Amino acid sequence: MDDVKERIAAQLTAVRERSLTYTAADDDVLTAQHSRLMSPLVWDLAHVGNYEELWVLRAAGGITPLRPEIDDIYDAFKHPRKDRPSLPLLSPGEARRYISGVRGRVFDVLDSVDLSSPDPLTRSGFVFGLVIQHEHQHDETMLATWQLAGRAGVIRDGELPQGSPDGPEEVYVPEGPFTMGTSTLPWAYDNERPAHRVHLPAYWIDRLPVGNRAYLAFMEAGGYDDPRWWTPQGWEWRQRSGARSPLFWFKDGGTWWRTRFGVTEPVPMDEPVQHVCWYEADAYARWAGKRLPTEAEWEKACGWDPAAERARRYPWGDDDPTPARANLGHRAARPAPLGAYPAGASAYGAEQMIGDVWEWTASWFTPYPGFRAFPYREYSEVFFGREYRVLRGGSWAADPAAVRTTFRNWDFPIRRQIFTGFRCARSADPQER
Ligand code: AVJ
Ligand code: FE
Repeated sequence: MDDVKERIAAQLTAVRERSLTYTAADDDVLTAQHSRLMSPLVWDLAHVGNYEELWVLRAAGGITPLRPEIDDIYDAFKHPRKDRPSLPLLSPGEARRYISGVRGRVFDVLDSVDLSSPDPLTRSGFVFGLVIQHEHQHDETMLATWQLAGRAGVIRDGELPQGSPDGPEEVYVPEGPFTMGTSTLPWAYDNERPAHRVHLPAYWIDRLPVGNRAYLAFMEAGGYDDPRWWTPQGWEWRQRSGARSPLFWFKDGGTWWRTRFGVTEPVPMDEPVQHVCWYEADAYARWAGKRLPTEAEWEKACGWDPAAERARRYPWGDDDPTPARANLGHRAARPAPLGAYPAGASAYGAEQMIGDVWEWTASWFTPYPGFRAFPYREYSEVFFGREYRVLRGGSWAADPAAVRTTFRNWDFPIRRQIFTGFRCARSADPQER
């Protein structure tokens, strides 16, 4: 096998090891519904195998379906998450056998495939990138399920660099064009394509994500009680939900605590806030006299290199993420302290844009000019519109394989169980704040 194939094989093995670790639990725990927002974990497990069967074995490999009768059960569009516990799911044992059988044949396809053929499904290993990223995304979803379940011991709490938030509050991005999206990154999803020029007026963007200390100041200033800071839909959500703090926070004995994977601890004030919905992020920004960055503003501040006039794959350049540059890949079960990654700064000086927490942007999830669905409409296209807000940057629970400057994630503006925070921006021209 050549180098590229060996790298693909290693990535397939690494992601599967993680999926199996996150589903190493008793059968009743894996088949239970821990939250109506999430699938039973055993659904995610078999679904990643079924996805591999559909795309690598059948579509790319031309292999006869192994278990066509289960396609329907693992089709995310046929059954909303809340209904999945009542489906005739494979048992955990059957699911493990099924996905490992699929995986064996995936390696056969990898062995025989020509990665330089013009077929866009296999060229540069696209279809393998598709299933690797897909499984990583489901692993992050599984962690959100475990967090909602309050389960301890699922994920190790490794060491992260220390940091200090000291430094400028905002960085300046001068007016000008940049290239948004990509036409060249081989594993980029359809929604990141094609590269296109976007001209932005000058703006300021927070150097760091909003931290728990700043967010608590918003809470203590009565932010949750003041409709001035909220959009009408946001205020409606605030009243309906009764929310008064980020999800998983509670106050006791004059101290704010949070539960994180079954463990209760004082809220660490120097960490980026996480588990806030879009409405909370938007209200905070208005209270702070700012606004959320648009997706284009976020991407330019993250990846544009104005001196070289080109987009970087990551804020610091094109080299792969390292533990000194970003908190990615489940190294610890939390975001790192603010200021922990000066080595990960972007050309404009923005920090922690990649890793730690997904960041809400002001933008709806819409197609770029020239978008073409590939390889299927249900990955991105059916979600376009004014229903989902774009999230950028990846969290501590995202894997480097599925994070880059151009990577787009999206969710409903009410969602808080995901590992999500935000940073603020403001227009440099006071006329158009
Ligand atoms: C991009 C995270 C919104 O989880 O619904 C997983 C990713 N797509 N399986 C999701 C995805 C198909 C997707 N998000
Ligand atoms: Fe999926």
